[in-house]
Amino acid sequence: MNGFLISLEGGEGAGKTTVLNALRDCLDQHGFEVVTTREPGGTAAGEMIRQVLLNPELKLFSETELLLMFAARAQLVRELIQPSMARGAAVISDRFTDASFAYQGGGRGLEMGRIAELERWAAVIKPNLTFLLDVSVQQGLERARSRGGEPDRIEREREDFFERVRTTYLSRAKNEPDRFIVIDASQSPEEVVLKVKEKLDVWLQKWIEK
Ligand code: Z5A
Repeated sequence: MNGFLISLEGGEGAGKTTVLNALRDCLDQHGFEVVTTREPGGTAAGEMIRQVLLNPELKLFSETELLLMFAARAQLVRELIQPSMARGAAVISDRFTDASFAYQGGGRGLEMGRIAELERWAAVIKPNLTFLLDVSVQQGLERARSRGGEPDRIEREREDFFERVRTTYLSRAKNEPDRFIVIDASQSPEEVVLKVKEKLDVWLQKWIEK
């Protein structure tokens, strides 16, 4: 495969949307075909699964939640990500498998080994580069709430759930320093975007030289 996959991760209100747009423009200027997607979702089937996952009226067991995340991901990888990478595109995904480790593993307490098995079997691929936008739980939740609207099923969780999610993300980043770039997302959107672009340029240079 000649293309690559960049994922964006972070807790609530970390600012992934702003960063995704900036990355898309940057890669486009470098001459790449850019494909953007999101998880859960990104395909017709995946978007239907997303509606089930985020519906606040449903009581889902943690195992059901995990399997639905991977069902959407299995479809997304085969339908969109792998074919795009095969023709050399730069794929950017708003969340990928690290989110399952952070939310279902860290947040819900499901066994990490099971998630790793699903990663190998259903997701198959790992991102080549992951930006972790790190912001305190309180600041992230304030931002997310300031957007207004009804919180979805997962957004209704308590703060300690989101603390465990953040801790898991940071520990994964520490364990895989070659893949993760952690960005201090407490700064202004302009500062965050500048930092991300700087890091992307360095990474792209290495990728092209490989
Ligand atoms: N999930 C899971 O549990 N397991 C999995 O495997 C996967 C996902 C793949 C997806 O819902 C949910 O599924 C998510 C994780 C779970 N649940 N939660 N909670 P989603 O896609 O709707 O939710 P999200 O990914 O968390 O999106 P978000 O809350 O919208 O976060 P964001 O995209 O990072 O935030 P944003 O929309 O870019 O910014 C939020 C607000 O803050 C907005 O008003 C911005 O203008 C503002 N903002 C952004 N950056 C800044 C800075 N730097 N300063 C000040 N204000 C800012």
